[in-house]
Amino acid sequence: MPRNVESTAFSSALEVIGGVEPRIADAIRAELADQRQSLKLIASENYASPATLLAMGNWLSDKYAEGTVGRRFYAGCQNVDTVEALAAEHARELFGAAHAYVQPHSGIDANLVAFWAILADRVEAPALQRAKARHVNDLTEVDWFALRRELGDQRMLGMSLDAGGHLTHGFRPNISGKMFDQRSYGTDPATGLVDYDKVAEAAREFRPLVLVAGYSAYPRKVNFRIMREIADSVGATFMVDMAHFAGLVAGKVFTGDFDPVPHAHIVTTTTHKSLRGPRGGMVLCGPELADQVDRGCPMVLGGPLPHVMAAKAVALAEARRPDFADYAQRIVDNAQALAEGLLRRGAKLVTGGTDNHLVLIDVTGYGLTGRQAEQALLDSGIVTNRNAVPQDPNGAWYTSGIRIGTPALTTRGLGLAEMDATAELIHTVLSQTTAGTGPDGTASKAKYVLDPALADKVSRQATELLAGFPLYPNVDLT
Ligand code: DSN
Repeated sequence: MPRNVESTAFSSALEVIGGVEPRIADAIRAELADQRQSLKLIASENYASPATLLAMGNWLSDKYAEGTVGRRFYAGCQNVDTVEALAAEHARELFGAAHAYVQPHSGIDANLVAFWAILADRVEAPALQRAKARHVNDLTEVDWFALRRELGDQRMLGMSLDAGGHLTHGFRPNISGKMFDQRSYGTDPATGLVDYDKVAEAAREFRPLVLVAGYSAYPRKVNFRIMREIADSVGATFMVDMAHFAGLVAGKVFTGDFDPVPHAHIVTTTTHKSLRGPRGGMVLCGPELADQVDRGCPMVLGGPLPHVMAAKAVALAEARRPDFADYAQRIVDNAQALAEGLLRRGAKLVTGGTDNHLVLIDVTGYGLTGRQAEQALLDSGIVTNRNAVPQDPNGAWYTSGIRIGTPALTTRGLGLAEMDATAELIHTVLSQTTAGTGPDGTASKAKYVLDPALADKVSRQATELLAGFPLYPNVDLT
C-alpha cells in the first residue's frame, strides 16, 4: 500500500511517541491491529475518522479554558474560543437545537450538567437562586451543604435498567441515584415494548420533577412526542439521553415523533457512539435552560478539553455531510438484517427484532447466561457485551442477554450479506456452547464448554469476513 498522508501522519506520531516511551507506541499499534481483526459488535463503539483522531493529538490539549466562549477564567483562550464556538455551531445546525454545550467529557458528565441545570431552573433553593442571580464564577461561593439540604428529595422517573435504561438515570451506583428519589418505568412483559399508558400512570402517581427517556439496550424507537405529553401532564421537565442513537438523529433516520430535539426540554448525548466522534459528551437545550447548562464548568465539570472539542467539531462537520445520512440508514438496515438472520436461525430476541442500531439476544434460548455467551463469542473472535434482559433471572452481573450493534461494522463497510454471515457465526457459537459446572459439579453461571477447534474456525471465518473491509485503509504503519 503506498504511503499516503494519513500513513505519514500516524507513523510520524508513533515515531515521536516511541522515542519517549516505546511501550506506549507499541500499545497504540497493537490496538489498531486488534481492532482490524475483530468483529466488533459492541453497540456503543465505533471507529472515528482519521481527521477526528488527529484533531485530538496536539497542543490544544495544553490550554486551560474554564468558563464559556468569550468569558474565560484564563487568558489567551482565543483559539479555544474558535474551537468551542465551531463545535457548538455544528451541533446546533446538525440537530436543529437552539443551544449546544460541547464541554462535557462524557455522557455521565453531560447528564450531570443537565440534572443540575434542571434543579437550578426548577427548585426554589435560596442558595442556588442566589448563585443564579450572579455571575457564573459566584457558583464557587455557593454553600453546597445548604444547597443539598434545600434541594430535598427531588424525583426522577426513568427507564429501568433491565428494560434498557442507563445507570445515570437515577440508579444507585451513580450519583444521580443519590441526587434523586428515582422510580422506573419498564416495558410490557409480553412485547418488550414501552407501554406509554403505564408510563403515564407511573408519572401521575409519582409526580417526578424530571422524566427521562433514552436507553442503552432497548432495541426500538421511543415516541418522544408522547413522552413530552406525559411530562407536561404532570409538570415534569422532559430530558432525553440520546447517547446511543444520536447518529440516527443526526442522519435523519429518527425524525418527527422519534427525534428528541423538538420534543425534549433538554437532550444529552455522548459523541463517540453512533455519532462516530471523539470520546465525549454534549448537551442541547432551548434558551430557557441555556444559562444554567453553560455553568456546567465549574459547577460539575473540570476544565474543558479543547483538543476533544476540536475533534467534536470535526466529527460534527462530518455528520453534516450528506453521506452521513446514508451511513445512519445503513446502520439500521444492517441491524435489521442481523436480527432477521438470527431469528431465522432460531435465536430469541428481546422485542422480536430492532428498529435502531442494536439487537438484544436472550441467550437463555441457548441455555446460557450472558456471561457464558459473551466469553464464548470472544473466544471465537466476536466482540460483544453481556447485558440484562427485562426481568432478568440472572441479575446484572451474569445477565441473560448479549447486546450487539452495527455502528462500527457499518463504518467499516459491511452490508446486508455480511450481516447474515455474522448471524450465522454468532448462532454457530451460541448453539454449540454449553453451560459448564463448578468444581463441586453444580451448574455455573460463568463456566462454559466450547470446542476450541470450533472457536478457532469461527475466528478464522470472522477474519475472512472482515478481509474485504479494511479498517483505516489509508493507514499503513509498516
Ligand atoms: N457504556 C455505554 C454503553 O456501552 O452503552 C453506556 O454508558
